[in-house]
Amino acid sequence: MTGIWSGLAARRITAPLVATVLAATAALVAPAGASAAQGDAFCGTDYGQAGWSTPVEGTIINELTVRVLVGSDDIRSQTNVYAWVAINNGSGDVWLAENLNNGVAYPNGSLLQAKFPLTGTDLGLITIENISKIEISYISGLPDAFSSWDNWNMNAVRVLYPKSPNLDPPLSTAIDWSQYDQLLYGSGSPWLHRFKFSCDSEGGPSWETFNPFWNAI
Ligand SMILES: [Ca+2]
Repeated sequence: MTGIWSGLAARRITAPLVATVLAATAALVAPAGASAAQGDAFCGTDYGQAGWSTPVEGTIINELTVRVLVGSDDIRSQTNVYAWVAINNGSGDVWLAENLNNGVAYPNGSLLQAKFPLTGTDLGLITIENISKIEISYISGLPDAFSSWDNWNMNAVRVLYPKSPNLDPPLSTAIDWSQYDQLLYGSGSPWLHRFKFSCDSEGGPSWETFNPFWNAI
């Protein structure tokens, strides 16, 4: 599974391909509720919701910055965490995926952040209001045959975009608000979302939020 997923990182993925791959991977990271209205989709108990900021319409985006605050259950080594972004310019959602941690461990309370490139997608110019959905999902690492599936807690998530396509702000703990606008932020306690291998009353393998400001134009 890991091999399939590492190959998907940062590539354009059409919905049918996603469905095919997901079928082959036990639907671990299915973009949930693809036809649903705005709101959040997940299974388990979430203690918060994403709040989307009014987009600065017309801002051309070449990249996003995704920041995830890990809670009191860590991301284990060999576990891969993905961000998914659905771009919809009026012809339906096109999902793009990016591996945020490349299998690197993130301990309790750490900040996982990564750039999500949006160039070279053959979608043409993407403006911020074309983003229809954001999803975070993961594939558990399984270092050996005796390992249990890795669970982890997301206490907060933030997605930022440069104010101009000419900007490429360096990743830093402190947010440089002179270069960034915010797309969304959500947090919760004891977690916003708890990632688990399969859905139960506590959590599940994916978390998705729908952009109430989505606009195809
Ligand atoms: Ca863990």
